[in-house]
Amino acid sequence: MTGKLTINRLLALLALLSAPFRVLCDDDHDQYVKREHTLVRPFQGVGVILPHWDFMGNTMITSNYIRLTPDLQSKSGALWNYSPVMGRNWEVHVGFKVHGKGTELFGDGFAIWYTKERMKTGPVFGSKDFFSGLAIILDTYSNHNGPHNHQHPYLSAMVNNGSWSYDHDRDGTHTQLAGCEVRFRNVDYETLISIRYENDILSVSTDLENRNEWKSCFVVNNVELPTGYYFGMSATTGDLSDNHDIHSFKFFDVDSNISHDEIIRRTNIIPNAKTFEPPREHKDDPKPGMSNAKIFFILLFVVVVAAAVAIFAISYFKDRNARKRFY
Ligand SMILES: [Ca+2]
Repeated sequence: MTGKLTINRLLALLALLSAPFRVLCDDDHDQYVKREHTLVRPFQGVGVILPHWDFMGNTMITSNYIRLTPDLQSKSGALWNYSPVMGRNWEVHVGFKVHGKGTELFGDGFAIWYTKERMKTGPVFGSKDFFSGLAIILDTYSNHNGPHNHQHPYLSAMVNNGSWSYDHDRDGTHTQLAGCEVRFRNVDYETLISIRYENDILSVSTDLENRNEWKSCFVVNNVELPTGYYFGMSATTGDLSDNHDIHSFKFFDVDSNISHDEIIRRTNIIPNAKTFEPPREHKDDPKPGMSNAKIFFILLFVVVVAAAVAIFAISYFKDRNARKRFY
């Protein structure tokens, strides 16, 4: 184990220990807020021009929120920052609300992106598949209730070098770094997510209960993301729908003593995560075959029959030998 790994693990442990009770303290951070990556109310000034951000698709801007999709079928919208992030360490807080008429059926969710390309539509919550960078996915609809044992909404992270596909049929479980179950839908207050990327440690926390404190969702070590990528948010609806609203996006620069050369050097990094689950082929569900219990009982039956035959054989030969001896 290298010294660097040990320090990373220590930092991750510290982050994990402190994260569940970390109090939201935007005010402390205000001096580090970078306006070129930030989006705060009121959104509607003169016309519908958002400083530093572009929007596309069905996105609708109001003064209080930006609606990526309305609660209607087959809608898709996105919002992209147009300044590349030239910081090595950062934290973003996204205020959002996902709500709609559906009580049992609703979807599909939204994603927060840090990617090489921007403004590219596609099948992954309204954005491009085979992306290069990081996706934080807030998936409200469970496409797949099979082997993955979690409920939806589900929050997960995926790091991609451009060569892997997000598999909706498996809710991305084949390529996710980590994830947690979350409850954010149809609540009266604004819900928040925090994504912190510092010294190659990705920590995702949420405030979904209006408690003004962060609860850790996951911490992943050894995640390498380049500088110079773009933030975005996108959402989509299909047969099922929801309003996917963004209330705020705040970027905090947490760099300390990072040289300009280091920032430039990191533009060449290819996104990767050491603890990444190896990508697997998409496979259809196996046909219902023999369960383990069935196999066990068949084996048990075979063993019992074999034992019975053996006992019978032993007693038969014993009997015959005994007869031989005495008669
Ligand atoms: Ca899904």
